[in-house]
Amino acid sequence: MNLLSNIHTPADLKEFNLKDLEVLAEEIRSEMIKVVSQNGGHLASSLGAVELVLALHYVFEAPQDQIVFDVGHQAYAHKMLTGRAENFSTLRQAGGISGFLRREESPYDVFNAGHASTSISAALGLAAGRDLLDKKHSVIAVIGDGALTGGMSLEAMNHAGGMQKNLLVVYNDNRMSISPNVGAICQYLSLKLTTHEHILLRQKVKSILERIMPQKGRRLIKRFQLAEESLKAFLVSPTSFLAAFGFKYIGPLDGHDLGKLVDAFKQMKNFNQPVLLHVVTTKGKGFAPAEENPLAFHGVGRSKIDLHDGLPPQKVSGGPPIAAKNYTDVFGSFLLYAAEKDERITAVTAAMSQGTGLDPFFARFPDRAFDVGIAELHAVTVAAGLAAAGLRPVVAL
Ligand SMILES: Cc1ncc(C[n+]2csc(CCOP(=O)(O)OP(=O)(O)O)c2C)c(N)n1
Repeated sequence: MNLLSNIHTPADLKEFNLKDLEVLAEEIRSEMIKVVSQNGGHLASSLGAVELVLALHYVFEAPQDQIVFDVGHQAYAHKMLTGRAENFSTLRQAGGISGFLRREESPYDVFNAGHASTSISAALGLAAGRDLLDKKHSVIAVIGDGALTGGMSLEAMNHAGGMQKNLLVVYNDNRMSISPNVGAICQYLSLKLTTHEHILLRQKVKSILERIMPQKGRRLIKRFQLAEESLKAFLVSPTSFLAAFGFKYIGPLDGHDLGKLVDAFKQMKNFNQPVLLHVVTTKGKGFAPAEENPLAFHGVGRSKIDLHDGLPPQKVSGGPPIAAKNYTDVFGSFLLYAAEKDERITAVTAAMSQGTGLDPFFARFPDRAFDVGIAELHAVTVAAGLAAAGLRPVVAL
């Protein structure tokens, strides 16, 4: 931990070059894996956001500039870069570092969360407060594609776009909520050309062309990029979708490319309007078992990861009630059993099919199972509609 142990505030990063930042990213990841394997915690989301958080702290001047993290489960790198690296081993221990952001813990933790979809509202309030108090700093909300399925995020964007406040929303798109994400907006923003695989493929083609024919290759790349941009504008235009909300859209960027992130954030400092920067990341990045199975590594129980094979916690799935192991499994198994007998039984969850024990139901009765996204209010009301239609909905939140 050579570099990390010298970082006490984000100001200590300012002299680093990109190579240093890359080395630091690796140190942060190893520390995260080591501590979470002992204490448990939210591993996959935090691993995926390392470069994003590093670039934010490299470019912006926290705590004057305010970074609001949605949910707060992706912010372990933020904790390490803001004076808590030394005590990071106390994560989630009594008297130790909280697993989420806590204003009581640090001036760098701008807003407490835990429930999803609050960041844009909170950031808008901070931005409006800043303007009323005649201050000049940046306000940034970091929100996942899962949290953007929550209605409040859209209410906040609607309001922010109307107010035209200087506000940066970083949309961290890994296509996962806890389970794979759902809904039209994330599909729209993640259309083929914006996917991570596509970005990786593009990088590969670029480096091969540059290697085999340096001059001509560069010209070809430029032409390819132009063609791709027009195709993208033709096929999908997040620009116009977000313009309807009064936001300028920038992206998609590879959220693990520190150079690109740093350049983009430097540009953002000069905007004076609501901007959404779309970054594509891989949940679990840098730890192969978590990249392969981000669901199992979203929240990890204490002492459940073997650092060598990364074996995830065992999840019980389905089976008759007798095989159930805890209340969640009793519920999940019983609902499955009841649904076999009564075709009217349907299940509704708000992005928590695994945590509420509904995964076996989703597997067995996909047509009768509804994951509505992180939208509890809507879950209850859509269930009321199902009931009014004559079905027997069970809502699990
Ligand atoms: C209102 C609410 N419902 C459900 C949850 C449970 N929950 C915690 S994180 C999460 C998924 C968040 O996904 P995303 O915002 O994409 O972040 P990622 O973990 O992918 O980085 C869910 C559903 C919550 N925190 N708040």
